[in-house]
Amino acid sequence: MKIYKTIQGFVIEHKGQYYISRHTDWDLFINREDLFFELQREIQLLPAAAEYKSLIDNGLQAPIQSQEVWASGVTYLRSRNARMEESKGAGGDNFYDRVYDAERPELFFKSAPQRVVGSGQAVRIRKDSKWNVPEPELTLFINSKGQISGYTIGNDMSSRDIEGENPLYLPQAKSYDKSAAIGPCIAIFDSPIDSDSKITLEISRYDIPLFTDSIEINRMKRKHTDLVEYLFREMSFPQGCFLMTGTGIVPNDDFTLEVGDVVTISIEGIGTLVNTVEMK
Ligand code: DO4
Ligand code: MG
Repeated sequence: MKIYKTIQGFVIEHKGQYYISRHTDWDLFINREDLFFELQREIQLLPAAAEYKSLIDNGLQAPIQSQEVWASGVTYLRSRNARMEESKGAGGDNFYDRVYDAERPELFFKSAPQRVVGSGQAVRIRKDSKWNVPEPELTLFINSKGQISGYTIGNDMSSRDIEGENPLYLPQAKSYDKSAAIGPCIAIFDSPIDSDSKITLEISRYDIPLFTDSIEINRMKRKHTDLVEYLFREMSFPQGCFLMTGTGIVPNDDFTLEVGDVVTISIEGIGTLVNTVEMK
């Protein structure tokens, strides 16, 4: 089951049928226990119509209202290696090695909801950075009780030169207007996502594919439930929250994003998140 936030209402997709929910408050709509079961019950009382799909095609928004977006890092070997390389001049390399092996995961605040964009909207790169990449990440929706109740696709846009200069600059490398994209929907399953699900990143410039890579989520070192346990240890999230689970795909060091590039991230079972890099 997939739920989409659109300008004209909340669309539920199930088994090829489209429904419009009677709910009008996204926070209340998504932050319910047993969301899969609740949605199944709800659609039994709703008419299905093929034209509801056009609401997704024409007025899609990011599937967020007042939730914070958090992120975890260095959860894949590829991410650890890339960060060790970029920060070795600053002596930061051994921090990444240590966090990869430590029991406590790296968790950081990524974005307030007003800085988040959805699929079809533009992401940004910073004016004061020369080395930028997208980070394609499976993103969890966790309800206020700390239960993982849905999955979406995240792009954790990152400035590698700022992050590499000094690990203490991480918040500036990661958090700025339109540095977080999530969408297109929240996929709600009746069991955890299939661990063989593949994440694919494609970056194209002038309609020509420039970079493509993919990785299965089972290559991640940590369990989703462990990340959530740490995140919820000393913080409450009254409307639930989103958690990006880290990247396993990093383009080669000679690659940087440019204005106009199109970033396409797909995850099996969820869909595709597409964002163009806009003027600085
Ligand atoms: O430690 C820096 C950030 C790591 C990150 O965002 C990732 O691994 O995805
Ligand atoms: Mg990341």
